[in-house]
Amino acid sequence: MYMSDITSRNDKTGTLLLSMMLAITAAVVLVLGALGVVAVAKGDATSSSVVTTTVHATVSEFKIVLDPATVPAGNVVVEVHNIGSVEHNLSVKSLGKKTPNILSMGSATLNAGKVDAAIEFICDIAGHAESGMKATLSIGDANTSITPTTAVMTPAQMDKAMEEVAMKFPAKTKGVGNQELAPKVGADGVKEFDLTASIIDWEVEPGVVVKGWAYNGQIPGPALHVNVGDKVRIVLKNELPESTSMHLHGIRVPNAMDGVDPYTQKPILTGETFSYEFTATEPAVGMYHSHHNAQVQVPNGLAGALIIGDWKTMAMQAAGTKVNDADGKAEQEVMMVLNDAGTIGLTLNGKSFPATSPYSLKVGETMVVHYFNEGLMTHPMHMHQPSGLVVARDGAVLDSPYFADTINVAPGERWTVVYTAQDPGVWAWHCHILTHAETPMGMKYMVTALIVK
Ligand SMILES: [Cu+2]
Repeated sequence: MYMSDITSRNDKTGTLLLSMMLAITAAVVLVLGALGVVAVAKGDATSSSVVTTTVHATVSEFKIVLDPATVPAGNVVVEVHNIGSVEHNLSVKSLGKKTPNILSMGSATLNAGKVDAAIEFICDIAGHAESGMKATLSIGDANTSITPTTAVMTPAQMDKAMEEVAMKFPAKTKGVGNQELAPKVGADGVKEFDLTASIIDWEVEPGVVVKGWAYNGQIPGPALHVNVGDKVRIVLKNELPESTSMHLHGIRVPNAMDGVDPYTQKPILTGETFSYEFTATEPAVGMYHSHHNAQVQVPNGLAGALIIGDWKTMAMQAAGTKVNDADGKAEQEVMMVLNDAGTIGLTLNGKSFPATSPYSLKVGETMVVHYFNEGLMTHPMHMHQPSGLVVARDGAVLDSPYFADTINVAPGERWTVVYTAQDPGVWAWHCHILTHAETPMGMKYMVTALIVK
């Protein structure tokens, strides 16, 4: 019903995808370049406030090119792109900060924090700095040093990098989140779901493995689906190195099951187990997630979807005659969990492009998508086509569903959207905060595609 519905693309859609991706990325790079100039210029005009400047560092054998090489005093975020053919990293010894080793054609972000004096970057892989991988970021009038991104890479190099990433989609990685978990049904008729929280190795994108905090070894945690009237028990075992608790977000439960330690329960200590029990009294598009050190535990991966009721049917009833589905029935129900922080970072269902999963529909077919924002930022989720019919917010069906091609999903929110395929093609589907979707090395992070046949 979820990932299992995905069909692989054929050669024709691959070619379509590539040409579309290249067109989008070229346009977006132009926009990003313009935005960068505006941001820096603005920072100069208001020297009393702390400005944040993004620097692009391109690393290769054996040099580091900074763009710009001079920035105003303030916060500095460095987007590092490895256009070499071997692994490199970017390290600032004076700040004690460095990126992980970055594979060829990979990217990473280094948050340097507040910088008010020149800093030196090196690649600290043995021998690389000595071979020339050093660069100094100066502090001063940034206006004199603004150069377009294309000065770092030739247009041909940029096109090649973008094509290589685009052609990897959908890239295979280890681990799939959101797998539906079938409940155990005991003699008492209670639907029981057993969850274990632990730290695992999680492959966010090809070759990039992080320490993910997972329920049942997957990020997001398994999708849980029950019906109105069901008695539910979620048994959570804590195998994390610290305490945890679990909140049932958007689900009507008795107060003692709300998961907010120390008010409604004691924290679940390492090695301990806690049972969350409730009766599903009303339909819901809910989430389960940590409510203990949550600003770390949730972005690191401790979150999942909990659905009460038959939302394929409810969403189509709400849509009524507004959508033109061939048989009046939704073919798919898709969980899309958004994240943007912690060890997992900017991801759709725990994966960054090109490791995100594509979705597939035939003309006249419908998918019901639930967006869940478990991150720290709002994400305007944009489907190129078809336009989405928004039918529910936070599990409450709207009196007047409305069409939107870009849907702002704020932290904690869930939006339920009906997409009925109208025109064939490969349609990009991504967060429209462009730094959540694009880099000079091609598309990345919160990007996937809907393939309509
Ligand atoms: Cu975003």
